[in-house]
Parts: sequence; C-alpha cells; structure tokens
Amino acid sequence: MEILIWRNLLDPYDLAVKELITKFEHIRYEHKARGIYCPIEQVTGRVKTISSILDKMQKKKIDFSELETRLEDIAGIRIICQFVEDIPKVVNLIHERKDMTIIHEKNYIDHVKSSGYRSYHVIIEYEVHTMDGLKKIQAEIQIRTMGMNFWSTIEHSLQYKYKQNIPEHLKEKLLKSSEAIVLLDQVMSQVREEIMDAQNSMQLQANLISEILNNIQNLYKVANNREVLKIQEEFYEIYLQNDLEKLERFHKQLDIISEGYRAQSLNFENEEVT
Ligand code: 0O2
Repeated sequence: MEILIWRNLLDPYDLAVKELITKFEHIRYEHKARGIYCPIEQVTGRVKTISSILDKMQKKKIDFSELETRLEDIAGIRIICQFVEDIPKVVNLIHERKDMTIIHEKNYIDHVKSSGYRSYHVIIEYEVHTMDGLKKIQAEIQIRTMGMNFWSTIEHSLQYKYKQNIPEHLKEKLLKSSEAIVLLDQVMSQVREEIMDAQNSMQLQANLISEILNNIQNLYKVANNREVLKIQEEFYEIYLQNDLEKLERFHKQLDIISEGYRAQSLNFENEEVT
C-alpha cells in the first residue's frame, strides 16, 4: 500500500468546493441584480473531514484504491431553498450547466429515508485545474428547504452523538418532527406568491435606491450644486412615502436629467476637440 498524502488528495476537492460555491452564489447575485426571484436562498460547502472519510470507508468497506470513485461526497455543496417548489428549479439549473455533468440523482423528497431525512441529491462530475493538470472529481450537491435543513442538522448531531444507535423514543420524535416539517413547507408554499412578491418589491426598492443615489452622486460632479441638492431633497421626500411606483417614476426622471448632462458634456468634449 502506498502512503496516502491526504493534502494532495483533498486539495482538488477544496478547490472544487470553493469554485462551486462561487458559481452558485453568482447565480444568486445575477437574479438579485435583475430583480428576479432566485430559487437559491443560501449556498454552503465543505470538504469531508479525514475522520468522516475513514468512518465511511470502514462502514461501506471501501478500499483506498477506490476511495475517489466510490465516495461521492468528499466535496459537498448544500443549496438551501425557501420553498419545495424551488428544488426542481435548482436541479434544472444544474442540468443546464456545461461546466458540471450529472452522474446521478437521489430523490429523498419523494422517497423519504426511514430516518425521516428529506433532501434532493445531485452527484456531479466536475473538472478542476491544478498544478498537476486537469482533474475530474465527484461532488455531491444536496438541495433542500430551510425546514428540511433544520431537521437534518439536528438529526445529524444526534446520529453523531449516538453513533447510529439513536434511542427509539428519540427516533419516533424525529420522525414526527420530520412530518411537521412537511406540513410547514406545505403551508409556506400556500403563501409563496405573497412572500415572493414582498421579497421582489424589497429587492426592487433596494436596487432603485442604490441606482438613484449613484445617479445623484454622478450629477454632483457635473451639475449645479443647488440643483443636485433639490433633487436629493426630492428623493428623500419620495423615499419617506414608501411608494415603489413614485420611486420608479423619480428614477426615470433622474435618468433623463442625467442623460441631458451626459449629452451636454459630450458636446463640450467635441467642442474642445475642434
Ligand atoms: P456527512 O457527515 O453529512 O458527510 P448510498 O450508498 O448512496 O446509500 P451514501 O453515500 O451514504 O450511501 O449516500 P446517502 O445516503 O445519499 O448519504 C449522503 C449524505 O446525505 C450523508 O453523508 C448525509 O450528509 C446525508 N444524509 C443521508 N441520510 C441522512 C439521514 O438520515 N440524516 C441526515 N441528517 N443526513 C443524511 P454522510 O457521509 O452520511 O454524512
């Protein structure tokens, strides 16, 4: 048996986790920037600890030579969604990607585990560039709602404490609470439209305010100070009214004013050249 240098083995997985988190967070960023609801609420990731790898190898009788092929979750990404309906949307997002190939999927939402565990797993093949060249690795993406995540985090701690031998009375409670999570997710789905509307308006308002303030800041460089001050006062007045439509109208007007100044400064530049 060769000496296994764990750092050499795990470094590409560490890179994959970092890259994948960045990529999924970027999806969130793009949605937010465009004021579109994002099915991804939160992204986390981790490289499995050596002790957890050793435990799983022992449990599943995996030899060191087959470690990277049989252990699919050395690199693990967790995507948390607000609503159950978001989960297939996230799965579709993964299907559409050209930089990750799906190996297989495990649907523990339709096929709940006997423990009560619910989640959707997508196992992907992902390529990382290292000093030694390209390396294809496997990664497990767990997709679940906030409720499902709350349950599995608690249950995971108990599994760790009781080393797979959770007492019966606790198992029962866990199963009951897992069903309660299903109910919670169902109720949240019923008010989903309203929640999404509220969140979209909040995001839209945040984007508008940041664009308006940016415009005012730019105007400050080229326009008359008194005029900019007046615009700023008008903005605060509208802001306090908490009326998204008025804010949108103000944003459009401000755009026209800024355009005017831009055109003026272009004319000025042209005059200088000639
Ligand atoms: P950790 O510490 O999270 O890394 P398989 O041969 O496919 O049946 P495998 O590889 O265990 O066996 O796959 P499975 O069952 O899909 O589990 C993969 C991961 O899902 C687990 O990794 C857990 O993270 C999570 N998971 C699966 N079942 C449960 C469960 O009943 N409760 C909780 N809380 N999580 C679960 P690890 O390595 O077991 O753990």
